[in-house]
Amino acid sequence: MTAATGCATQETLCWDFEEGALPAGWTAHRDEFNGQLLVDDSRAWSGRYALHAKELVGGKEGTQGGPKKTIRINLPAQFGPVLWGRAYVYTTPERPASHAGLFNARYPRPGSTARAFDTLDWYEVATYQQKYMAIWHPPEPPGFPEWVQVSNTPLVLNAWVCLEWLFDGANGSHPEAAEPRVWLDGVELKWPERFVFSDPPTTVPPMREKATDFLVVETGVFLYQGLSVPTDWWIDDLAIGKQRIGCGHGRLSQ
Ligand SMILES: [Ca+2]
Repeated sequence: MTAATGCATQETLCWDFEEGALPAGWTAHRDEFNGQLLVDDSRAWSGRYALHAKELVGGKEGTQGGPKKTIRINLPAQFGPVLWGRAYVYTTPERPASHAGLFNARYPRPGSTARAFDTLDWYEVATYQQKYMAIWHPPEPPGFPEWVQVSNTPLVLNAWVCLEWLFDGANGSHPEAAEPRVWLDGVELKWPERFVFSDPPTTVPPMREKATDFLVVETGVFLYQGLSVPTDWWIDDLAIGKQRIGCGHGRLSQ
C-alpha cells in the first residue's frame, strides 16, 4: 500500500504483497490439482514480494480439469459497474495451451438479490492456446455459454509484463455490458478470434447482462484444462479501480 504500487487515488485498491503474506481481506478460494499459491520473495516486480503460483501441474491438455489455485476478495459496497485493473505478471517456463485464468470480477445478475459466488455474472482475463484472452461469462458453474475473445499476441515468457483490463458492465446506453478490453504494456490487444463457447456447443452468443456493482474479484491461476509442464506465475502490484491505473510508475521501491 505504498506509492510504489502506482496507486495515487484513494479509490484505487492496491496490493504490492510486501507484507510477505496474503494481504488482509483475501481468502483462499480454489485449490485443485498440484502446486501452491503463496506470497514469497522468489521474484518480484517491485519491492521484495509477489503473489506466486508455484509449480502448478495436473491433468492433461485437451481434457477438462486442471490446476487451480486462487484467492478472492470482496470489493467495497457500491463499487460500481466499471472496473479497471492492472497487474504485473511473469510466466515461466512454457506457454500453456490450456485456458489459464489470471483475474476475474463478478457482479449480480440484473434484478437478482442473489450474492453467492456461483450466482454472479463475470468477466475474466486469461491466456489460451499460448495467447492472451478475455471472456464474459454467465454464472459458474457452468460459466457458459461464454463470449470468448482470443488475441493474436503470444503470452510473454520469462519477463514481467503489465496487463491492464477494463470491464465496463454499464456500457452507457447500450443494451448489453461491454466486451472486455485488455492492454499489454500499454498497447490494447486485438481479438481476431471471437466465438461462443458452450458445452454442448451453441452459436447463440450470451446476452451480456449489465452490472450495477462489481462485488468480488479473484486472482491467482486457474486452468480449466490440464497442465503437464509444471509452470510458475508471479503477480505483483495488483490494482483495481474505477478509472484507468496505468503502468507507468516503474520499480520505485527497489
Ligand atoms: Ca511486491
